[in-house]
Amino acid sequence: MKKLLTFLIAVLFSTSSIALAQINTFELLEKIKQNKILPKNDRIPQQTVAKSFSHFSRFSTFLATQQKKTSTQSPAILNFSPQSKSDGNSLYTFASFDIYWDKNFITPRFIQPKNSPSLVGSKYYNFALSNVFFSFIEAHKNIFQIQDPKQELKETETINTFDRETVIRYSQYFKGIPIWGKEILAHFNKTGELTFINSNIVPTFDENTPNEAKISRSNAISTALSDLKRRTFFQDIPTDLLKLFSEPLQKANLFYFWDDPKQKPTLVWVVEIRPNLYEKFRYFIDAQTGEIVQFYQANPSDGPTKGSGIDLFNQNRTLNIFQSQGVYYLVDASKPMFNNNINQPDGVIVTYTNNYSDLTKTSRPAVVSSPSTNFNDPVAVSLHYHLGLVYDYYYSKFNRNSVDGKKKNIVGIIHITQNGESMANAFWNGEFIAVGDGGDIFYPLARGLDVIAHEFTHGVVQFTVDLEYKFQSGALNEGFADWGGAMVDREDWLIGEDVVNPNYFPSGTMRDMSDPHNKTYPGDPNWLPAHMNEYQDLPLEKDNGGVHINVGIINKATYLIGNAIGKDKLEKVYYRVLDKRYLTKQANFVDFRLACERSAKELFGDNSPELSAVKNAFDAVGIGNSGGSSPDPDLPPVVGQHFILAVDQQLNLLYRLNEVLKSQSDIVKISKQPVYTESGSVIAPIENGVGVFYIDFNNNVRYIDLANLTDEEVAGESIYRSIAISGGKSPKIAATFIDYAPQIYIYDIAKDSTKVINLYTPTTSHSGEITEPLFAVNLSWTPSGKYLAYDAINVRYELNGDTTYYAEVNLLEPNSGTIIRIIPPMPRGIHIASPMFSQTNDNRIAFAVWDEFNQVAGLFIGDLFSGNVSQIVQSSLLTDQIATPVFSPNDTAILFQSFQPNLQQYVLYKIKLKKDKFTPDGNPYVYATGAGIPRWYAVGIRNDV
Ligand SMILES: [Ca+2]
Ligand SMILES: [Ca+2]
Ligand SMILES: [Zn+2]
Repeated sequence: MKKLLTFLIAVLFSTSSIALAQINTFELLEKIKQNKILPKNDRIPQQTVAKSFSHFSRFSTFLATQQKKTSTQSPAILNFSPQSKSDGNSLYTFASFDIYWDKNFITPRFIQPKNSPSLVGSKYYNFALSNVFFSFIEAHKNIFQIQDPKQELKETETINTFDRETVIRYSQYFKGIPIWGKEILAHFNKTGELTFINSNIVPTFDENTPNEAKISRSNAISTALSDLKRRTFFQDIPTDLLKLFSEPLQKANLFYFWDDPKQKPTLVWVVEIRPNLYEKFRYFIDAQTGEIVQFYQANPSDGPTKGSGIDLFNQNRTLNIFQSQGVYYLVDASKPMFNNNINQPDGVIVTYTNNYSDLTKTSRPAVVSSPSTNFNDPVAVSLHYHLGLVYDYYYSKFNRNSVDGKKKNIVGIIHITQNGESMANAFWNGEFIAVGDGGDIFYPLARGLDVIAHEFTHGVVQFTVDLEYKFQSGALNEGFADWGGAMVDREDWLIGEDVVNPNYFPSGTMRDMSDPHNKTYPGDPNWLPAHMNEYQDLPLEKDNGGVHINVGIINKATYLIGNAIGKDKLEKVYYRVLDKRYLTKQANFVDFRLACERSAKELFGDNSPELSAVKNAFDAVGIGNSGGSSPDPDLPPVVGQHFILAVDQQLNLLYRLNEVLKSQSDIVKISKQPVYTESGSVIAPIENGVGVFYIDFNNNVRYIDLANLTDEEVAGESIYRSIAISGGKSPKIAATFIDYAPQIYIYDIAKDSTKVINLYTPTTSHSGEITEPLFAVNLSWTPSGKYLAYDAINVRYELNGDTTYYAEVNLLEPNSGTIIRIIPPMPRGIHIASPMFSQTNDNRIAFAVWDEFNQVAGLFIGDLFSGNVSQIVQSSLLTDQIATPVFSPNDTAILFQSFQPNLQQYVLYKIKLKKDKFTPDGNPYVYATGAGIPRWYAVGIRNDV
């Protein structure tokens, strides 16, 4: 075989001393640096492009192949993270940890090591934990997009978990002002290693972001107050209860607020007001303009309705009570949290009554008392009994001592009216649990052990992961509360079955975690979504963004896990997430999945059925990296004889080669003209293999009929640099031109319509650093034609005045012109180019990497569904740059081009892929030498309608 190849090289692809003509993106980058290519000032006019494109319309009939299913999934960001090694040797390793990215800000939400127990190794043993943390952040500033970590991240909480590990919460700041909700949680094991990070941060702001308030604190508070007076009722809070509050009833502090990368960060006053005992409102007031940016009710509140009261269970309960001067009180001093001081009892459970009145300044909530040990108020008995059970649950299962884990008194209040009418709900207001007497719709809520456990668990959430009570983090807060309800009231998965009047709840329960639809249909108030495809995308004004609605999806996942592994194991997984702070305050559903996976993995092992149960449950409700339950299946490949197209390096002519090279007849010269070679996207075979377009050395497009081998000019203008043609019923052409503009043109052949898309950097730039794309080089359509991948050379104007250049790969959605980042920002000197989609799936994409400083090359396949990346070629095997990977028509192998400097030769290597079409099967081997710019196609059709 080797002998034959040598023969072929001698005959056809003979090496010579003439200048090499093929230039890949990395080489273009070098030319740019040496000022050898200057983008022209004159753009090619759009009319010229449109006129030139219109020549393609004559191909419209036979270009159209069968319609393919279009992917519905949005691409994930790949877990691709080159890491600078400090040992000075082969300086980069790739993908040493898994990162789940925030799609808006391209910052990490979850980082864990891939094949080792910790992110930072044991050599940091003797360092303070914060040094370990900052050494990691400093080394990966590009990943975090944080310029000055020590200034921008401040330690705000140190948490010791039940297993004696440490979590440090770092809040994000800009110029000394905290950024609302943005934080990093750093997790350390007992030996002080950083085991993983979960975070919710934004890139460092632009230097010019205002940092002084024009609006005063008192003005901000009055703005909030006057708005709030129109929305809810204000009441004076009884002095007895006021003592319970650890914070003032009104406060305002400066924060930055930044939730949307398309907007700028805003300096705001965050004003918190408790207008009454039930609610705590949070206002974000623009500190420059005084405008209300956002507001919401921030307490967990479980939906008040109106009515009047009825009976409880008719059961006799043993109660823990307290005697003082001949009177008995519903004060439970029997728990391990009790301070053992009968004169000043602390660490107790207390049941108050408000004596069927509104909670006003004149009302006197009193501890429920009795002249004897017998208590004859069934509501009080139920609440007191249930509060004790809930305390016991958390203490016996998790050694959690009260709601805050620090012996906080547990206070419940019954017999509360609102405007004189019985209150028909229960709530946790941040300090105590208030439990209404119900009405027509509800029985007294103290009747429901799960209701009391639900409210108590809101408190546990507040003192652990403190999930913000809006949108997905709010629905997670509700999800934990329902989990608490189903763990303490352990015999069923129903929530509120003991407190609802069945006339109003035909299913007999408020919520059913096993069936969030609750035997109703969409539109019914008792219907909740059970899967992400039923997710209700609601504004903040509607139930705080659907916290009591989308909880259905979380509840279903909770139920599925519990059903698979049992409640004993489920509670361990969930409580660990809370106690070990595996969620940030603004965590979303995917964060929750990752947190539960980590928790289950630590408890039960990497390959445990428990971990699989967690994954399966989240899959089943559609919570995954891409929001879909499973990746799109592969398209059937084009079936027919396979051929390879390649360009020889001496004359730059186009050849058609058989897959296996045995003799001279396996190689056929097919082009009349030399091929233009300053791009890897100059050869565009039609999906069904009937013909191929190529750009010739004059930058014209020509067409070769691959059956008859005729070669004719297509487009009348000598302007083309790159071209790619999609498959599908309505094929589109993407092209770039010799003006080196930061633009890609899309031409719809059937409609004869042309569209120009202006390229941009798909992230916010920060700290005054400016990057912009100069021009795109290689183009590759997904097999469905939904997205176009491209590599572009970009300029970066550094803060020190330098200008540097880099290559990166992005996706383009041609209908909207949106640029989508699929690879996170890379460190200086790491370049990514030559994107090429697989031929059977929109999710798999190959790309080449060049480490400029260390002269290391690599070839990878990324999976845009899972975010996983697979290294296809070990950089040590090749001595130089890798370019133009192409998949075989059935994705069983990849062909790519490299360059051997000592031989001054281009080489085409082949490497097989395993059945997953993702991991390499063996090492690359030489397919041909003296050739480059391969394409691989089959003559046939795709049976995929
Ligand atoms: Ca029950
Ligand atoms: Ca229940
Ligand atoms: Zn709730």
